[in-house]
Amino acid sequence: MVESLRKQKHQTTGLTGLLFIGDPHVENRQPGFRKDDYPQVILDKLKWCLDYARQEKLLPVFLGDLFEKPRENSNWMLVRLMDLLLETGAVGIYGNHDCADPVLSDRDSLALLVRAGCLQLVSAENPWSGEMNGVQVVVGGSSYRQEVPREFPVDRFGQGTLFDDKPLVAWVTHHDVDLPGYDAGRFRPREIENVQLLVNGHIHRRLDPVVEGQTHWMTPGSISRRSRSEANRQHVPAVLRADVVEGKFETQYVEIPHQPFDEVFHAAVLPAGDGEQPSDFISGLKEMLLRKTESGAGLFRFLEEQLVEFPQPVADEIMSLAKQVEDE
Ligand SMILES: [Mn+2]
Repeated sequence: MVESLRKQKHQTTGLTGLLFIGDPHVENRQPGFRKDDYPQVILDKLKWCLDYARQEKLLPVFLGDLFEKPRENSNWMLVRLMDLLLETGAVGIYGNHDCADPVLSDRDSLALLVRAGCLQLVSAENPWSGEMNGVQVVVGGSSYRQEVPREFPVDRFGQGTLFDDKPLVAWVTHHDVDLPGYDAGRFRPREIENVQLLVNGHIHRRLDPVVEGQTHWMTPGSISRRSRSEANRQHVPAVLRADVVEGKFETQYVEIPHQPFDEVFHAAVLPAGDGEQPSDFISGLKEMLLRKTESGAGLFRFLEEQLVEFPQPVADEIMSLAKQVEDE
C-alpha cells in the first residue's frame, strides 16, 4: 500500500468543513477538441479550488482521477502539483485513471504525491479524522475497485476521545453508481450505517442528490470539461462544500471561474450550406484534417462514425491500430 513518508506540513486544525473536488484529470496535453492551454488551465483551476479551501477553512477532498494518465506525467506538472498541495494539504482516493494496474502502485504518478505527503489517501482502514466546529469528523473512502461498505464502525472513533457523540462521517467513492441520469450504474445507492454524506466521483456531470436513510449521495461531476459533448455544454464546473453546522453537514455548490464552452472547444465543422451536402465521410475527414488535436480526438471520432459500416472484427482491428499510433 502506498503511504506517506512524513506528516503533511499544512494546518489540519481550525477547519470548519470539507471541499470535494471531482475528477480534475490533470495532463500535459490537450484533451479532445479543446483549443485552450489545457495543462495550465486545469492547474489554475486546481489552484483556485485549493486557495478557496484555504480561505474558507475547508479540507480539500479529491474524488479520484487527479490524473488523466497514471504515468508519463511531465516533471514540471508534478512539481507544480506538489507546490499547490503541500501548501493546503488534501485527502482523497484514487480513480481508474490514477492507476495502470488494478491498485495504485509506486509506478503511478499519484503515488509520488502521496509519498511526499501532498495527499493523504483515505480508505475504510485509514480514514482521516479531525475536529471541525467542535464536532469530530471522519472522512473515509473507497478508491476505484474497492468495495463500498455497508456501515462504518464509529466505535473505533468517539471512544477515549474528548468527543461524546458519534462522529460525523463523510465517504468518498469513485464508482459506477446507478443514479438517475447515468446509464452505466452497477449498484444502487443505499444507506451506509453511520455515514451521513457520500460523494461520488467518476461520473463527470453533476447529478441530482439521492437520499437513502441517513446517507445523502451526491455527484458533483468533474471540475474540467474534457469532451465536446452536449452534456458538457450544460455542465457548470463546480466544487461541493460541506460545512459542519450544528453537528450536521450543510452542502452547497460553488462555481469555479471558467471560460464559456465555445471558447474552450473548437466548433464542430459543419457541412457546407450551399449546394450539395458533402457526405459524412467527407465532412468527418475535413474536421480531422482541420483539427489536428494532440489526443487524436478528430481521428477517433471519424473512425467511430465510419467503422459502423465494417464487420466488428475489422472495425476492432482498425481501432486498435489507431490506438497504438495514438500512444506513441
Ligand atoms: Mn474520471
